[in-house]
Amino acid sequence: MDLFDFEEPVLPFELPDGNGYSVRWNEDHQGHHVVIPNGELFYAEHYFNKKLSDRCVSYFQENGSLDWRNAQWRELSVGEFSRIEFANIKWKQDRIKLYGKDIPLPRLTSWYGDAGKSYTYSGISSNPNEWNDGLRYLKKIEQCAELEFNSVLMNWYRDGEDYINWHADNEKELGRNPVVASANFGATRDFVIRNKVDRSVKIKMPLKHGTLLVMRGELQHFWEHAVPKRKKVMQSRINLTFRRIGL
Ligand SMILES: O=C(O)CCC(=O)C(=O)O
Repeated sequence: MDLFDFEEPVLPFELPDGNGYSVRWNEDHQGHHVVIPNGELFYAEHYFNKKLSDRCVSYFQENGSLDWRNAQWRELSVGEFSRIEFANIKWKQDRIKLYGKDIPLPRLTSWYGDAGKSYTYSGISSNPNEWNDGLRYLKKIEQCAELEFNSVLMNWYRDGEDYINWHADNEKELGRNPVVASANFGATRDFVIRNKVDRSVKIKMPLKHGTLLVMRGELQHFWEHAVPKRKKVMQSRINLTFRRIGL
């Protein structure tokens, strides 16, 4: 057998028909570089190995009150949740205005970053918590994204009832053509992007335990994304989007 005769992995999701789409396997970073009209993605299905990914799931949920493996997070009121002391991550549940109503955000969040790198999204402003060892370790994905990040937004989807609505990461603090790197742990969820002009043009990709997705180029200006509800998903998923705020 020829030493270089190996099959490159197939991209595990479909791209729309039409011009402007291409896929290339990146052997160095073990993922697919996907070019789409007005945007670029890097998708590495198994970027983090299982041992590290499993450790992240426990690291993010360990606390002094409940056995995180069996905890019924959804059953807790906002007040009960706020009294749990997590060992490593300062989780919170914000409130948002939706159709005139003030409701709890349908996921838990936390914001970490360099001092002064505060961030406002959906009307919620967050001052950064200080980097800890675990997040500093994960920040090494910078090598793959070829950019130094100075902050990370963490989203904890307790089960398939939690979701994030259509939006783009286009806040002015992120600058033009921001690079956003998304690390994923726990339950697999669909991440869907759709074209802002023709909303019927969509790409649905599974973000799995250990998947890394990097979005770059003009993507945030021409496409928006969402993680829709998936009622059959019973397990938690934790997503980290590393970002660069300011210069
Ligand atoms: O959970 C995800 O994969 C997406 C998170 C996201 O879109 C965001 O934090 O802006």
